[in-house]
This record gives sequence, structure tokens and C-alpha cells, in this order.
Amino acid sequence: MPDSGLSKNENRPLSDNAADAATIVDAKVIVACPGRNFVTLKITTADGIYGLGDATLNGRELAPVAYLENHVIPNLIGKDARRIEDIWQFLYRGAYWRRGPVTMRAVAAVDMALWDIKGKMLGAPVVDLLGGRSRDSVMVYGHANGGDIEQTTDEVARYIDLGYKAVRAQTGVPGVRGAYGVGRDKMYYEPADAALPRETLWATAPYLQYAPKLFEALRAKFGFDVHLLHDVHHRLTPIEAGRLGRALEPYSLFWMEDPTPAENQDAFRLIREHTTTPIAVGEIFNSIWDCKDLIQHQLIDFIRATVLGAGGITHLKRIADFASVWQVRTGCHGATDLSPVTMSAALHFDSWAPNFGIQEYMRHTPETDAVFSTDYAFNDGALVIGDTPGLGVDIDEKEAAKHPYDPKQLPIARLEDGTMWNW
Ligand code: CS2
Ligand code: MG
Repeated sequence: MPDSGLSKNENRPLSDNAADAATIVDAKVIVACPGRNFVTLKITTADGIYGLGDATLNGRELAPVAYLENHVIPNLIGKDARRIEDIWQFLYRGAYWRRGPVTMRAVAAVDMALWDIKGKMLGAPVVDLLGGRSRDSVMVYGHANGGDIEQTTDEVARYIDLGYKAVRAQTGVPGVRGAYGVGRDKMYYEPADAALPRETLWATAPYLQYAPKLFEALRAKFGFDVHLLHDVHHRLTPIEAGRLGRALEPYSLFWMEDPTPAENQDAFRLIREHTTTPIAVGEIFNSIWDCKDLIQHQLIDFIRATVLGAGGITHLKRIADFASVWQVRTGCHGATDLSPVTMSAALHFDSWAPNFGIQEYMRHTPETDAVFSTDYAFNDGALVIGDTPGLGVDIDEKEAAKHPYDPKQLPIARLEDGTMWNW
């Protein structure tokens, strides 16, 4: 591993009284927009050890900022940073108002920061505190996006050339303006791109005709050695999803993601009755309670809950252990709105999780990389974490201050007659 400049906290002597040394004396929220908005929590102990957590909520960033600053940080000051589980339970049960994307991102940020601190205190990478590495590197999938099948095919070829073993393929659909996943900048696709939401169009019928043709073309060109994934992004009804899954079966997808919204989880029974294409769900889930029925009734194959969205490492570990009972594997969300802090935490979790499946990986922009330094590296289709104590991620606050918050929202989708649809 190249020197990551992350050793600032290493070998700092603990004071005689470990409890005093581990007392949280400061916590602050850093909001910055190096290419996109990120919300970062920095917790510092009496001994000067600090940990970082991510609380970014894409398009609604200031909600977790207010939650952290007004309702969480005052509760942290004076607490013993070593008591990760108790602080998690305090923030979850103690609030009375449980779950939800805002609360659980705030809880997640605290949790990540405390694991980071604990690792630095003990001189160990977080993966070692979780039980150690189950694998040396974690397979990731990249995003191949194109305006049509030809462009997407070229992009898949580029990812394969870069060494990827798994590629998510999305294509524009003739007659559908702004179909999901079609980037305007290929390297750094960023859907939250305007102060007020960009309007996109959705039409199911042409999509259902066109999407299987993409995978037919990809298998014809690349064979079956590369894993192919596809994100439906909540656009279909259950029976439409069943039909798409069946149409995709000859092309042996690694997964079909978010085929229909998961609010009514019974919907997935209908999909299962019609297809054996594996299903991945959960990037917007916040807790084990969102996953429980889908997992225990074996309605999905991969759970996409993340460190960021689902309450941190402490809670995601619980979800993974629960999922392992039903042989459901992990497939953590890893779009660009998950900061390098989340990516670092996710990679420690992935390196440990016995039922790891795959990790999504979208590259951050050079501006983001100038603010956050990390010790993970891409090699041969996988990411490898180093041995830096803690999470192995740091923030350059001076650099962050050069990029003030810039309000941006996710797009919305409407049907051809103007009806609001799921983006
Ligand atoms: C997507 C994301 O990565 C994915 O699978 O569904 O791009 C998602 O749309 C964004 O993270 C929303 O913030
Ligand atoms: Mg998705």
C-alpha cells in the first residue's frame, strides 16, 4: 500500500486513565461539495483521537446535519467512545422515534466514527475488530451506462478492459427521455444534478421490449464469464418485474435490482413465482426490520442495505448475520452519494462478512479524492483495504472548506401523460 498519510493518530499514547482518555469531548459536522455534497461527522476524544462518519442523504443533506447538530451531538459529549453498542442503542431506542433515513444516517455516522476511533485506539484496522478478513479483496461491480445498446456495449468492454469481473449495464431506451442510469458524464455519473429536480420520462412498454435485447447483445459479445447486473430502480409493477426476470433468464444475470418498490413486500412473492433471476433489494432500507420479511421468506437473494443507510457497522453486521441463516448474501449500495468514509467502512465490513456477495463501486471525482484520503485500492476487479488502524480514511478540512454546500436534488420521473412515477 502506498503511504496514505493516515497515520496522524497512530502511536498516540493513551493517558493513564483509559476512561477519561476515551471521553468524547468534541463532535462536529462538516458539509462540503467536492463534486457532490457530503455530510461528514468528526468525533474527537479527550486523548485527541478522532473518528469519521458519513451522514450524507442525497438531495436532502441538511436534514441529517440538523438532526446531528441539534439532537445527537449534545448527547455524545461526555460519553465513553469505547461503548459503541450502548451508544447505538441509546441513539436508536433512546430517541423513541425510531428508524427512517434521517435518524439512521445520523446513527450510522456516529457508529462509523466510533469504530474508527476504536481501531485507532487499539492500533487495528476495523476488519480485525469484526473478526478478521474472510477474504483478501472484495469483488466490485462498475457502472456501464450508454444511450443505446451499442454505447452500453462499448462501456461494458471498457470496464472489462479495466479488469472488472462484474458490470452493471444500463441503457437508454428509444423514446424514453432520461431513462435511469444513463449518465451525461460517463466516468462520474451523478443523478443529483440540479437545484430543482430534473424531470425525466418513464414508459414501461418500450423498456420491457428493449432491456432484454441489451443483455442478449452483451452475452453474444462477451460470453458468460463476466457477471452482469441490472438496476430496474423501482420502475415496474410486480407482474411486469416477473416478466422481465423471465425474459432475462437466458442471459444469467448476477442480479436484477429493485424490480418494484419494496414497501409492500408481498409483491416479491409474485415476482418469485415467475422467475429465477436473482433479486437484489435494500439500498433505501434503514434497518433489519425493513429486510426481515424479504429475507426470511427467501424473496430476495442479495440484501443491499448499507453502512450509511442502515445504522452503521453495528447494525449492518446484525443484518448480515440474520441474512446468512437464509443464504442471502450482501451487496452493499456504493453509489457516489456514499462518501469515501462509507466506502471505507463498507470495505471493512465486506472483507469480514462470511456471506459477502458483491460491492457496488462508483468512482468518486478527483475533487472528492482531494478532500478524502483512503487506503483502499482497486486491483483486478476487486477492492483491497490496507492495515491502517481504524477505517483508514481521513478528511482534509481546509480542502473541504474550499467546496461549500451546493443544493442539488435527485431527478423525478413522470409517465407520458404527466403522472408522477417512481424515479
Ligand atoms: C442506484 C443509485 O447505485 C444504485 O444502485 O440505485 O444510483 C441511487 O439512485 C442513488 O444512490 C440515489 O442517491
Ligand atoms: Mg440501485
